Amino acid sequence: MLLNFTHSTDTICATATATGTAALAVIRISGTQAKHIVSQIFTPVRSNNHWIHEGYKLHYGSIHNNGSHVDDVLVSVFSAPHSYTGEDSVEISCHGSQYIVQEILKLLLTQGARLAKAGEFTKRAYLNGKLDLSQAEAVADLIASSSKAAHQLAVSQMKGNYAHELSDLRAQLLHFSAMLELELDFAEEDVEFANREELQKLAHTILARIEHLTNSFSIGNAIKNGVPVCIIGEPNVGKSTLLNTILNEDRAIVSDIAGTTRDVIEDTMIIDGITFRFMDTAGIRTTDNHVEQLGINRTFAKIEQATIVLLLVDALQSTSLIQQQIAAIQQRVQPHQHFIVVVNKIDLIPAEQREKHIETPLAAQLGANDAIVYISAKQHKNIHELTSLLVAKTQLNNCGANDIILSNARHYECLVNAADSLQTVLQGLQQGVSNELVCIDLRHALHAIGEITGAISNDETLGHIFKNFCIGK
Ligand SMILES: Nc1nc2c(ncn2[C@@H]2O[C@H](COP(=O)(O)OP(=O)(O)OP(=O)(O)O)[C@@H](O)[C@H]2O)c(=O)[nH]1
Ligand SMILES: [Mg+2]
Repeated sequence: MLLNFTHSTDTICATATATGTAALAVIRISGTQAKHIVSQIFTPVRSNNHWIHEGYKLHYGSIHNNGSHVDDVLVSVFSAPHSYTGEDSVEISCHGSQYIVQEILKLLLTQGARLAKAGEFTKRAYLNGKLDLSQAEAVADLIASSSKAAHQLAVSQMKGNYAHELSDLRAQLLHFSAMLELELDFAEEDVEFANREELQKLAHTILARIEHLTNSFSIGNAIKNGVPVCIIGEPNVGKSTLLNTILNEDRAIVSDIAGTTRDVIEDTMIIDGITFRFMDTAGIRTTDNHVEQLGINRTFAKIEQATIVLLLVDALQSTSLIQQQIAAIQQRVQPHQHFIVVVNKIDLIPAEQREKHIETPLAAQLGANDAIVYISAKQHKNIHELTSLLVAKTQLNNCGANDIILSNARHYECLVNAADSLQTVLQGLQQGVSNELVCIDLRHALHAIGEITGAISNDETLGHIFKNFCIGK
């Protein structure tokens, strides 16, 4: 059920390739007049009048403007419904000059096409039933994917993964809803069409599925936006040096003056196919300096956002001082976060001292899931050990291609709403509340699940989803 949607079928056009000079550019045209409009400006080399009916072939020819030559191009024709949008569509591959692209677009507009809005091609594909809403959203994720894991996630969502499964479960729920409504119609006759036990079983199955999906959201979100890793510690322990070493560039200022970094410096790095978002922070200490204190407050705020907290300590400090720093941060790290102690500057201490005075007492202080590594950020020692540990902690590499992972915040919200309504349905059934009330909650749950695939959608939702797309997709 598509609520209040606007489905225009006029002919739209846009460049599908990025702006800027390139060897080639692709212009897309879609809509009922697509073939006709292109036929007004394109002449194939083999002058065959039937070319616009010959789909799925490349036609070589030229684009002209009132007899003057604009460019030599390749044109491909897709006939409805066998096209990306489900409409008649044409793609023009021209040379990548911005002048040529603009000239061709102008000609298309003159012939009656209009410029497409962001995501309008994919929106039409959805409205014409070529994709469900979650698959359409995955197209945007696919285009934005910058790592192997993000690509894998988008591909799996495009295949329809959990959305199809949820659609099936929703269809079963819809059946119960219909039965309960039927009972309402026969209220005076005291008949029971909906088997309450089966309905409860189904609600439990859906709730378990939803819980599994919502639990995977933090992983999915990390794949899409990068795993947040917060580098913290006292001033001068080498946090900025570590950031620069991991990124392999001079991103942050390094100096032996305590309190060099004042604001949070963020940058991403892909390691083993996983995007990590590193945050170098202001060193934590007691200070009278107002600006430094503001930076330290930001450090504490960043710790809360991190999936992995890296506490950097200086190997030259006494073991008891290091232990105090660990204890202070352990109080702040939440159970869902990973905590790694990084002992830096090991180039400055002899190996025997490290073993006796540091390794044994520090290991005893750590929790079962905490980890410790010894590095020299300056001399690039054991950095690989640290990055391997980061990859292992995220466990993203253990996610197989077929694992279902939720990465879309809109789906997450829909699922949380569906779970709330289903819980109320279950309570209602257990407490024997009236059918009318159970039906209301059941409808809420159906609505929330339907919103994921777009079985239920409205202009506002669609507008919100497609506005984040590129023009031309
Ligand atoms: N010997 C040695 N020196 C290091 C190492 N890592 C960093 N340093 C030095 O330690 C000093 C402080 O380094 P920074 O990276 O600026 O330290 P920071 O933790 O970012 O300091 P703040 O920004 O002030 O909090 C610099 O002189 C670095 O060259 C290391 O592994 N070995
Ligand atoms: Mg710094």
